[in-house]
Amino acid sequence: MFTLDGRRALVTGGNSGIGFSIAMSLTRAGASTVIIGRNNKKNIDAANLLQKINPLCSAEKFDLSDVSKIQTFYSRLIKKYGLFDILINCAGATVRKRADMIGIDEWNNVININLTSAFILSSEWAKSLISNNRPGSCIMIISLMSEAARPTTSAYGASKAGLKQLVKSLAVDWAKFNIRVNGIGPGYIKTDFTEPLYKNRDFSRWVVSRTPLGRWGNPDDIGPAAVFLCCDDAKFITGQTLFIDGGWLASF
Ligand code: GCO
Repeated sequence: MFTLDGRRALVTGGNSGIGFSIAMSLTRAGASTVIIGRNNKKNIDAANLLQKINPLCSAEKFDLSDVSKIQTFYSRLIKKYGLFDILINCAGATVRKRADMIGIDEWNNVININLTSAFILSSEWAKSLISNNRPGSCIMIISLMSEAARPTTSAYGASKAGLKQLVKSLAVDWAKFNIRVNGIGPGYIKTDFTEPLYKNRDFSRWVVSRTPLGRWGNPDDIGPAAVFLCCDDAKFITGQTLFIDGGWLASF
């Protein structure tokens, strides 16, 4: 059960945090995983750890905010590695400022990385599978901020709400090709991304008291769900978002 033996996976934002946890879990389940990240040193460190499990794993440096270059980048990738059965869109960015303080460049950067790059990369990925008559599984990493807002999350929340709807649209468009698209919505997870939040004692206490399971999440809380959603045991699941949030959304 829950095996990904022989599958090839691509994970954006895969060199740290939630992306790395997912890359690890997929690899442990049998996949050979390629991670995409912007930071060379982090890429190499992460790839080394993945290669201990499967020597076919590797890392590619690319900046997904460069949305006009994604098409060329992806065709280069599949020439090098072959088709990917699994795509995880985890690369993310935020600008934690009050809405009226956000500049257009900051807004565009968040929308490009969180939403537009996921759309373009997923489309390229699906195109390559459709033309080869191959099934596939794609996961978008959503957020609590697709459902609720806290101050300073306007661009981020808008991008994640868009991404959650994109899960449904892509699932419906590609179902006839047996390409499944689902979302995972992490709650408050301790990563580099949330470091400014968990280092703030008041905020950190608020997260713990607001979360029914009474703690921050760890990246390792996320990976196993990605394995499940990508493996054949989940073959009838598409268009869903699974929140892994310690009960945050269930309570008020
Ligand atoms: C923020 C947001 C995110 C959350 C995460 C919860 O402040 O930018 O609250 O960082 O941690 O998306 O799902």
